[in-house]
Amino acid sequence: MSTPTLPASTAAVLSGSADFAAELAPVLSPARPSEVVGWYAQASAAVVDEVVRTAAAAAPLWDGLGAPERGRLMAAAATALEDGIAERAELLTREQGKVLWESRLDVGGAPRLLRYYADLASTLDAEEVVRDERGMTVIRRVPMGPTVVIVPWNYPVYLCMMVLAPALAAGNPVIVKPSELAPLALTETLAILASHLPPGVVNVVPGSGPETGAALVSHPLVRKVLFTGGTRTGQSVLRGAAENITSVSLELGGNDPAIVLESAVVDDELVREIRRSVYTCTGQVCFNVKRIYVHRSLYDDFVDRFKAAVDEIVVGDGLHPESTIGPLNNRSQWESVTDLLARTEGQGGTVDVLGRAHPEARWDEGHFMLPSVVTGVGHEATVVGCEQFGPTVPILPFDDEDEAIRMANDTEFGLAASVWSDDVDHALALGRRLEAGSVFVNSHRVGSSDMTMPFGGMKRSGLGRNHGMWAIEECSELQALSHRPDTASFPGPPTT
Ligand code: TXE
Repeated sequence: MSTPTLPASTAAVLSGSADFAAELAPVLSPARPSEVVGWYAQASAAVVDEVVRTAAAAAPLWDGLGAPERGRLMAAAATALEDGIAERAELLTREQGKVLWESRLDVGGAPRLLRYYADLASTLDAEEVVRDERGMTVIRRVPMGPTVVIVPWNYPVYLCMMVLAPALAAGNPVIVKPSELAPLALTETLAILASHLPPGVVNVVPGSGPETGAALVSHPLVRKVLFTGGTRTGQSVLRGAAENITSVSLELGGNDPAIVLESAVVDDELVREIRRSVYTCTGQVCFNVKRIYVHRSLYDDFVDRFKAAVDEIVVGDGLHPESTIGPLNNRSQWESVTDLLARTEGQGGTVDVLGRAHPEARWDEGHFMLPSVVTGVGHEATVVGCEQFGPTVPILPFDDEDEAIRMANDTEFGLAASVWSDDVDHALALGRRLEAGSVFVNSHRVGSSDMTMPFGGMKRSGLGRNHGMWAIEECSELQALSHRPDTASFPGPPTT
């Protein structure tokens, strides 16, 4: 192993910290885990404190610039981030594992999201003035202050920018904690962004979740936490934030159902669309389809066609252009999905392992797994009830729509769901009965929910909503500025 050196991008966004280079940990390739893709620093509690104070010191300046000027700076950063997307996407594939087109989508989200919120910023300083016979009240939006963004490893750049861009537009300085499993492309992105904004507005604190992440969440100067990750970690973030009554928004896991109604036409287009909804990012997306319910009259035909479509998948290094999907991101995820499939067979289910391995994939070493389809299980099977987060999906028949809705809603999660039918009005009507933050008709994948639609989970899938103005509302507060001179008209006995 070569001697670790501090990534230049980390130094750029963590300037001024003395001891954060003390400990470096390797980032390993999921396709060839003996290969070190880069290094990330393990920030100590002292560094966490220093960086939060830096962000707090930058808050008045960033707020004071006004939203239109913040938007202008963010737009300039977006232009700079349009360069080098291919290089950062390749770095992301090497550290995260997914295929290149997905990494381009992920990395390319940074300029798109920054530009979207830069445009929206022009309207954010507008104040509402309410006048009546009692006086006047100004209703205005104010930033919350230092905002921590905790990022997962599946779509690190996009999922970070989805919450960071509105936080910046709203006037908050941000402190980002990348996932230790895919920190590199994100840190490079943030270094470019930070270089276009005043010092201290965009900061990165690399490090592990339970130490560095937890220290950030419970820091008394942090006013907002925007967390994306697993449900259990989300619970611990809520507990950590409780001490200082810090506001938290959570984007957690999902166990998204797809319901194929009797009125659907099961053709290649529908089957391929659902295939993509399941296996994108090797099944590791919070709102991938995680279980499929098909009307019994279509069930056998659907299963046959679906298995044939899944059999076309090529699993290999994400850098190989012929790979349809890459390896799982890490060994623990690989072990969890492997155990789940063994348990599914133990519970009487049939696991059809399909697709093929890319001939150059290092199968002996990487976290590779062929895609599979599960049949012969009931609604109570573990694989139906959990978020598998891997390249497998159970398919279950249903006899009537009430039964399908009941099974779809019988979960602790409520992120997204989809209804598939040729009768769109009927599908939309059924969608109203689903307990999910987003319900899609005849689609269910990245792109189904764009910036104009609120996105977030019901039940244990999260707290709060992203996209559009909803995301600005998550990280700003309303202030009422009021003058009502006639206090004698206020309720209660006259003062003495
Ligand atoms: O997530 P974690 P992991 C789900 C998925 C997956 C599971 C675990 O089911 O199997 O979560 O994945 C930081 N205080 N999703 O291990 O642990 C951590 O360093 C503060 C769904 O990646 O939740 C990382 O930066 N922070 C999801 C981030 O939290 C802590 C995407 C997410 O890590 C912390 C990924 C702590 N105590 C996984 N512990 C989605 N919604 O898309 C960890 N972290």
